[in-house]
Amino acid sequence: MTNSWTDIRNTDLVVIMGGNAAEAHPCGFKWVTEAKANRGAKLIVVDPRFTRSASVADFYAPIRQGSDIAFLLGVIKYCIDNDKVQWDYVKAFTNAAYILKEGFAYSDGLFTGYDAEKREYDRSTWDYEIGEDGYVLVDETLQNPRCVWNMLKEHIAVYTPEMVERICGTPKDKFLKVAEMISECSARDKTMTSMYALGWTQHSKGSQNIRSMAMLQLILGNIGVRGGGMNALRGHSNIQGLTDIGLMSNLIPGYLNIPTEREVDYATYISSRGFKPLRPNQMSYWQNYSKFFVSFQKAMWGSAATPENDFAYHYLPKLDLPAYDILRAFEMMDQGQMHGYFCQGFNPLLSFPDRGKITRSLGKLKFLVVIDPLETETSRFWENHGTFNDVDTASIQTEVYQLPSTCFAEDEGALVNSGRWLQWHWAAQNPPGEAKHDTWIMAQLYLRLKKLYQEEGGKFPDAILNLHWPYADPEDPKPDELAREMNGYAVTDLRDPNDPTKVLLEAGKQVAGFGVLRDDGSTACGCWIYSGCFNENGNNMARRDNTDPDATGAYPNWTFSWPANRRILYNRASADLDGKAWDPTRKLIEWNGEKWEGYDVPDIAVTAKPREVGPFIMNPEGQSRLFTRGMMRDGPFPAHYEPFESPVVNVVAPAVRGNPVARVFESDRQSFGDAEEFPYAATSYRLTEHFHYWTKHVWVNAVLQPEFFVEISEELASEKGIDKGGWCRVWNKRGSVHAKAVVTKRIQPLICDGKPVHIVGIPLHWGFTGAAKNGMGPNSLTPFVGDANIETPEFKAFLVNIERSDGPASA
Ligand SMILES: Nc1nc2c(c(=O)[nH]1)N[C@H]1C(S)=C(S)[C@@H](COP(=O)(O)OP(=O)(O)OC[C@H]3O[C@@H](n4cnc5c(=O)[nH]c(N)nc54)[C@H](O)[C@@H]3O)O[C@H]1N2
Ligand SMILES: Nc1nc2c(c(=O)[nH]1)N[C@H]1C(S)=C(S)[C@@H](COP(=O)(O)OP(=O)(O)OC[C@H]3O[C@@H](n4cnc5c(=O)[nH]c(N)nc54)[C@H](O)[C@@H]3O)O[C@H]1N2
Ligand SMILES: [Mo]
Repeated sequence: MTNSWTDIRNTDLVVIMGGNAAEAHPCGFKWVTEAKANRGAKLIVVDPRFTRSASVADFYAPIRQGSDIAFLLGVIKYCIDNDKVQWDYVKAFTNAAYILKEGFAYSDGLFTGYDAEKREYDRSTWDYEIGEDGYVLVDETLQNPRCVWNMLKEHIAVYTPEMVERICGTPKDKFLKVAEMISECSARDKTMTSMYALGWTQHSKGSQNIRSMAMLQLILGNIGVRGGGMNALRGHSNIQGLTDIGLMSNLIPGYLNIPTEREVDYATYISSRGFKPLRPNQMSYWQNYSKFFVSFQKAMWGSAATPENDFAYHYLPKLDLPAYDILRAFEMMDQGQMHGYFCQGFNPLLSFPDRGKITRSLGKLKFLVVIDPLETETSRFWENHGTFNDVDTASIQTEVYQLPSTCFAEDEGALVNSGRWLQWHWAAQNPPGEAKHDTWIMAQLYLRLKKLYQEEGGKFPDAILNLHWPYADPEDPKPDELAREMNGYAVTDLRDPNDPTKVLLEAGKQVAGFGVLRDDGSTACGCWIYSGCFNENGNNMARRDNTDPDATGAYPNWTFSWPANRRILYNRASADLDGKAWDPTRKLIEWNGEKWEGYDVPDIAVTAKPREVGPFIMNPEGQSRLFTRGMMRDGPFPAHYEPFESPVVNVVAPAVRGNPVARVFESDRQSFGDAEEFPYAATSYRLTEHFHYWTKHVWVNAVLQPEFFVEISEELASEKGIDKGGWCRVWNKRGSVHAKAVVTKRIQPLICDGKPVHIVGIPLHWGFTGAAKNGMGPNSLTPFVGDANIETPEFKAFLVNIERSDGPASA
């Protein structure tokens, strides 16, 4: 989230599109209720299904899954055509005026530079025109036909209300009503918040769905302000923390990057991370990259990371591919290139796409380690459960180890919520039976590996032998020790650069925040964005002071919000060019003539003059981007593409149907289907009563939602002779599932490109372990296709067929 959960109460309009917060985030949803009750805020829901969120909305509009870009670009076009633009914001705070390089163009669904063989773009033309002074050329009058604003207008011209209806199936009058309500938020004193989750991410162009809304929010002047923002509603209680601390194959904690194979040494690596400002006077905060990186290396390898050995840069793995995401991991297993798999807090047999492929791949492993408090389907993938897991056990040779771990209520530590708050919690229970903390398990693995390397040697033992392991009990590192390491500390005395006789912080003391980190090896910090969470004031994540001066929703002394306890990112943009709040009733920070002050920690230097330094400090532009240069693999502007499996053609670019850069493996192509054979548009989703595949182990939850079902419209049910509560079979080339039919008015057929499109909704909570009835879930059917930028699987849009059935043989 750019903002926080509690800030949602400051909004005038909530748009839930690409998520179902009332169902999947029922506790956080209370802030929507607050905004409605206390401010008269309105709620719009745009979803293929009439959801629990829709049931309390002021306005609901249906949409075909996978078509949101067309819808959102249509809204942007509506706002521009009707002059509903926050002009001062757009001119001052976005790159609308930047001139684009000659050579960049878009036609027939493709941007310049496409290589069909590699399914990749050469992105060299996707850039700005740079002047002789080294800065981007701009045309403040927005007259130049090659400035971002005019190129954007040209790019979105096709997305008329009629075109939106044709692609999305959203009736024109409903689309126009949504567009009109949204456009009102271009006023200085009106804000809108975007609340989204998987309905946008789980698509082959998921990142561009989110880009589209971010662009709309910029045009309305809604980023950085109270009640505004792009608010990603995160999933597992600590999934925000997972991304923050770099548990992705291509990341280092704090969104630094794992080097690539081409970055053979530190000098090469850091040379492409200079982040030279693209406009005069800009902060371009990533210029501090080396301080965060070197401090990370010091936290990892302590005294073994020295200036002489480039702070042990050579200990880091080097990527030969952009990332080793889950799709690639299973593809590699299937190809016999990966022999062992550690599965810690994951149930891939049920949660990853194309279960047939997952089962086959797990069966090719030499060993599988499952670290989990529960008996998961993954740890039992080799067991035959009739229809529900029809495997030939005798032919599977994978050796499976189960290491029972603790669950959150038995753990101490911080969980990072969607609003970036690190909230410390304490154990409520001692672990049962043989269960051990994950940290203990990891420490044991490490110490035993180290011993093996010490005794037997190995190819490259240094990174393991020299790991900095300063914990009081090396066998069992404690949460507060790990948290202190993430905050960072002085390795040697930190002296004042202007007066070296003065010690600013003694060796061994916790740093106050990332502002004092250095790149000479004198500081260590495990995760720079968390710095400040556990400093010499103590554990700031454990703070529980809920005072909220002037009821702004900031709660500055409640836990710790990264970065630097900032509650709203880009908060300088809450004020106009002279530093006065756009909306005086929603003041956040203001310029008092000398410095920035207010309710939040300014994300700009406190003395940075308002007309000189732009609010978007992480960008070398100092401004936000309506055009993203080469930073997205599939285009600097979003464009409509169909899902990989789609019931209709791509009417804006018939030759290019799905995202031309989406992640697909050749070996999966034979399992894709088309609309002739599989005419129905399926999607998958959650229910409040269950949390994925854990709560089916609990009797109460199992009783509340006992059995797997699929949800279809009355029209489709009658066409297929399927009874309410009767059995049906849903299938495609990848698999087949039997389910009870929930026949409902909540799903209505949509008319897309002149044809009716039926939607099949499939919830995901059942398997073959636990207290609930056995069930199949959607992933026997979902395709092995990933988003072009971050490889998230396309769980939300795929094709199936459906018929009445007698139920599974073993039901
Ligand atoms: N009770 C409960 N809460 C949970 C979870 C749980 O299992 N149980 N899981 C947690 C996790 S890990 C996550 S990631 C979050 C997920 O939170 P959400 O994303 O809100 O959950 P979903 O139900 O998967 O999908 C949300 C909605 O997206 C809609 N949708 C699908 N495709 C599209 C599309 O193309 N466009 C639009 N506009 N809408 C579309 C679906 O119809 C559905 O209503 O929930 C978290 N909260
Ligand atoms: N078709 C379809 N597929 C989907 C989705 C969808 O919308 N549609 N959503 C996707 C999303 S967003 C998600 S997040 C995934 C969820 O997929 P998974 O993460 O695979 O599903 P969970 O059941 O949440 O599995 C988490 C496991 O962690 C264990 N666990 C809990 N606490 C701890 C702990 O402290 N330590 C350890 N070691 N284990 C612990 C739980 O017992 C559980 O078995 O599913 C994805 N798959
Ligand atoms: Mo998730």
